[in-house]
Amino acid sequence: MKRRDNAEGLTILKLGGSVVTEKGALLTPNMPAIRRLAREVSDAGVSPLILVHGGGGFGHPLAERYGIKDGFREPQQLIGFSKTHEAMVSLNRFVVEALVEEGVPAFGMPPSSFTVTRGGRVASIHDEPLRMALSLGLVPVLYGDVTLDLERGFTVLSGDQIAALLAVRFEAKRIIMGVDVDGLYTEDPKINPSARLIRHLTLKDLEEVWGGIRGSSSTDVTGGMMGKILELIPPIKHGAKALIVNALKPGNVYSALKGELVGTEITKE
Ligand code: IP8
Repeated sequence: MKRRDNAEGLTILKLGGSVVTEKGALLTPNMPAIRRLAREVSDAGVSPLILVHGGGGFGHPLAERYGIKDGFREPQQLIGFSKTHEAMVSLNRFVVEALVEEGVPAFGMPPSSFTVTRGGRVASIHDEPLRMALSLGLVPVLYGDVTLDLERGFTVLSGDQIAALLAVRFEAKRIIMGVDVDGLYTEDPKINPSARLIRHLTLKDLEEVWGGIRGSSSTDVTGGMMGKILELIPPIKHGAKALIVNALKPGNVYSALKGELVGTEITKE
């Protein structure tokens, strides 16, 4: 990896579960996408960088089967907690190995080992290992994970939440969300073909398009997108630039890391 210290500060790149795993398949990594993205990250050479990935067909089906998100009810769920975490560890290994193969000094770090949640939101985070890894020039690779929860016993912590939280805590300058759609649209493009892709918007503009996003009937896509936008608001308020890009299209993540405008950019003003 050609390292290029980014004078603009920390970049956080979140790769969605729908990007790093095969849609609709169980425990199947999308290896061509993972390898290509590892190459793009390596070629861009951005430092400091934190990578976060989602769960897709690894974390979500197991978390759902054992009711992990809603918390502890019965001992039979414990094996489900273990299985969900193990699935995420193995997905993380695919991502980290691909990055290392491309010369990126990636370091897989399980959020469950340094984070505690309360009612599904991060209550405390021991960020010292992360800070130290970053200052050495390592690339921490985190993921959506199970966590121990002060109210629920355990729950699921999304990669979006951890990415946004770290963006605020480490005053990231950029948070890039790599997803499987081209960005944010004026309306749901699956319902209204005249929907337009939004290139840039401010938090104030966001309130105006909010109705369009919320009004969509496609809960699958919009649920994910709504959740993402909600998480992105605090880092944007703190001055981070957010970018929503289609990471399934080759070159997009490279361009975004290089500072080009791809997809939808959201800024404070
Ligand atoms: O895909 C969820 O992470 P996400 C991870 O970022 C698990 O929401 C364990 C389901």
